[in-house]
Amino acid sequence: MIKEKEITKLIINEYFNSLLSDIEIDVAIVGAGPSGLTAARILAKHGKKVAIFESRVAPGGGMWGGGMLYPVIVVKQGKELLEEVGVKCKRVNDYWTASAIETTSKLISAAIDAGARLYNGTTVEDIIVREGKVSGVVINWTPALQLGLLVDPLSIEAKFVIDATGHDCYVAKKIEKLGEKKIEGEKAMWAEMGEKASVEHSKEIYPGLYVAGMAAIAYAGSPRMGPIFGGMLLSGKKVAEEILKKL
Ligand code: 48H
Repeated sequence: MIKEKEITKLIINEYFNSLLSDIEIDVAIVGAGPSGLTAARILAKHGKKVAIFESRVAPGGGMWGGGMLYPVIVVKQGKELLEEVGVKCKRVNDYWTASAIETTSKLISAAIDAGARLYNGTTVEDIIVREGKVSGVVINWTPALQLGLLVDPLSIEAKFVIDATGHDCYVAKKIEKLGEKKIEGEKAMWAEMGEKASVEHSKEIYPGLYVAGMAAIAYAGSPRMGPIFGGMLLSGKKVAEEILKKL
């Protein structure tokens, strides 16, 4: 016999226990796009307690649509990070192509398999800054924010926070408000420069806060690169490795 109340109890218990155990974590990753998912997988694989907070219901960020909804991605660097999660890459001249749908779904499932916890429908609306260090994130239900409901958030303590929010660099903008730096935003497309810059500028921008992926591009004021994704993957790897040295 299937009982409605049992289904409800199972869902509430599972979610409640997961969130309760993630109130204090090693790394909070904001945004489940390719850079955040890659960072999460690597950190979790090394036994770190990692949670990803994603404002949308479906994780994956801007990768599902490939280029202009042709669901194919291109990489020139970082192909090994696709193969590590089992993506089939096809060599075409100096580039590699892969299905955007296969890539996105495998990055998500590999991060989860490695032990990262993913909270979808959950927006990071603020950060905790204590004694000059980012010490966690402030979360709220995305629908509550979208509806403009007056609902106070909850907070998660984290030793490190990664801003992997993409073009908006939402978390880095909180640092801008502390008067740290003027954020110029991403510049016009120049794929080669953008690919290089996405890795170069993925780093700690304030004690405890790292930027990765397009957030690093926007924070640094570098050119965008269009639908070539190797820099995003390598950027996630770079910040994960830098954080691993400190944990
Ligand atoms: C929780 C949030 C919040 C928030 C946003 O955009 P993404 O795919 O991010 P990246 O940087 O890993 O990858 C960028 C890539 O997809 C891309 O757009 C490229 C390469 N563009 C090049 C070009 O020239 O256009 O994912 C970011 C994720 C999204 O899923 C957002 O919903 C989520 O972050 N997010 N989640 N709290 N405050 N803000």
